[in-house]
Order: sequence, then structure tokens, then C-alpha cells
Amino acid sequence: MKIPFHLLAVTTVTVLLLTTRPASAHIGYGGRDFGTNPVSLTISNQTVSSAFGWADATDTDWGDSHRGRFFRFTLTNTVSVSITVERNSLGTGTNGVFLPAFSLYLGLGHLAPEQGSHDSAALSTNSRPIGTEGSLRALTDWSVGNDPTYVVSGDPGSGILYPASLRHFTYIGHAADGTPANYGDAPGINGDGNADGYVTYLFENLAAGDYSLFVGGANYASQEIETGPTYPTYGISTTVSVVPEPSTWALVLTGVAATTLLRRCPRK
Ligand SMILES: [Ca+2]
Ligand SMILES: [Ca+2]
Repeated sequence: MKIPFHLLAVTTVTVLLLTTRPASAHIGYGGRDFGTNPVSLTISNQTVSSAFGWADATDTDWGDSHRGRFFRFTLTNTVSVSITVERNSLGTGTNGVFLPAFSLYLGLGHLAPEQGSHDSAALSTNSRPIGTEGSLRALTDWSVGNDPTYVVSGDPGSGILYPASLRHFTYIGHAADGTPANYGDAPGINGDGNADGYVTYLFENLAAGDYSLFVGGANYASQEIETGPTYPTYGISTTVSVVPEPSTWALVLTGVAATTLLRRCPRK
């Protein structure tokens, strides 16, 4: 989208470094699976493509799912989950400037052996308005398609093993580092008010299910200077923690209190 001047003015100048690393073509979770009911797990070896991928998906022409990373986790019962993303020194982009944001959705993209979901699949482009930048939406539900899986890979004449289909992401919530000065003026964005490369949010009472977490950059104006096709990448450390229920804490505290009491009042 056209960027207002006041947003351009606050853009940090980013050095574009050319790299031969290919862009990941499809939505995937390899190396980004937090598993089932993660107590507290951090994945710190991932990078995201561009400084603007999340923010660009908050506007009226949607965003490109390639400009960020998808993580996943599974819950088997209703719990609260804390999610934290912090920039680190990985990636080809300038260190110390990346501002993270994330959105949480119920639902997963296509998984093997089916073909991966991607924005340019026919089902994806046919199911979104003309002129959109991609399928990704940071503040609401969205869907994305894949390609057919043929009996013999790459040979349509061999027949279709799995037809192309859509996957639906049900929006749960989001959090963004900083203020509208960096993430733009889309209404309803939950910024943490401090653009310091760190953002955290507690999602209360999430239902059992499979969740996708999209992490991307929260600097809307960076799309004017990071123009591709090779984008700078930025390292992130992502932590997902299932928060114990208050009743669990109560039991723990009761246990501590009882132990303390016993120690203070030894039997004679
Ligand atoms: Ca956009
Ligand atoms: Ca922050």
C-alpha cells in the first residue's frame, strides 16, 4: 500500500544484503513445532523474511505469508498460553532493529503427504479479492489453498492422490511490538507501547486444538525499502508456555505452606 510520509520518516534505514538463500515457498512447520501442551519451550534458531511481514497483513490489501514464519502447537484441554517473541542476532538484516509481532490462529496449513499451502495456488488466488498482496491476514480469519498431489510427483497424467483444498485459519488474537509509529494505522492493533524488539502476550483459556502462530515484522514502512525479491532476514527467539491453572498454583502454594508449617513446628 501507499505509505504515509510520517511512517516513512520513522523507518530505520536497513542495509539490504544479497543472499543466495531461497525463500521458503510453502507454509510449513519444520523445526517450528512446539509439540503438545508445551510447558515452556523456546525455539531460537529461526529467521523471518523482511521487517514488515506482519504489519503488511493488517491493511486492506492483506499480506504475503512468505514474509514471516509459521509455528505450531497442540493443546489437549483448555489452558492459558503465554507467547513471547524476541529478536536475536541471526539473519542477514541489520542487528538490533527488528520489531516482532505475532498472530495466533486455530488451524494448520496443509501437512505432508499433501502439497504445502501457498499464496499463489489457484485456490488461494481464487478465494481472495483481486489486487491483494497475498492470503495472509494478521487481524482476522483467512484461508489458503494448495496444489493437487499427483500419484507420481510432478506428473498430472498419473492421477490425483489428494485434490487441492483450502485450509482455514480462525483468528484468536495478536500482539505487536511498539506503537502505530512502526506498525501503522490499521484499527485495533494491540501494541505494547515500547519498540524494543520484545513482545509477549497471554492468551487465556484457549480451547483444545491445533494452533498456528505466525511471526513477522511490525515495521509497516519497511516495505518501501525492502523490495525483494531477496529480503533481509531477522532472527527471532519464540517461546510458548502453557500457564498452570490457578488451582494448580493453589495446590503448589498449599504444599509449600504446609511444608513450611511442619518445619517451623517440629514434633517433639
Ligand atoms: Ca498489505
Ligand atoms: Ca516491546
